[in-house]
Amino acid sequence: MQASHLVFIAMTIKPTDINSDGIVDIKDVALAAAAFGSASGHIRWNTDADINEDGRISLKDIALIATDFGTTFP
Ligand SMILES: [Ca+2]
Ligand SMILES: [Ca+2]
Repeated sequence: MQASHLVFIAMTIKPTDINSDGIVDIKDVALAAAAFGSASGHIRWNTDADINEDGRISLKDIALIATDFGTTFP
């Protein structure tokens, strides 16, 4: 009997505070906007801005940042 492998794909959501200055604000949105539309390997690619880690900077990443907008991190 083969062991069954449960593959658990966790949604690893990165911090939306892209520039790590302790607050999610317009600067983080700007960083994501600068990389908007890029995919991994692209010249404008910013791995920190790929919040949902799907390999491209899309509206989903912007939306995640927008959701946390104004959030401060101690
Ligand atoms: Ca920030
Ligand atoms: Ca993404």
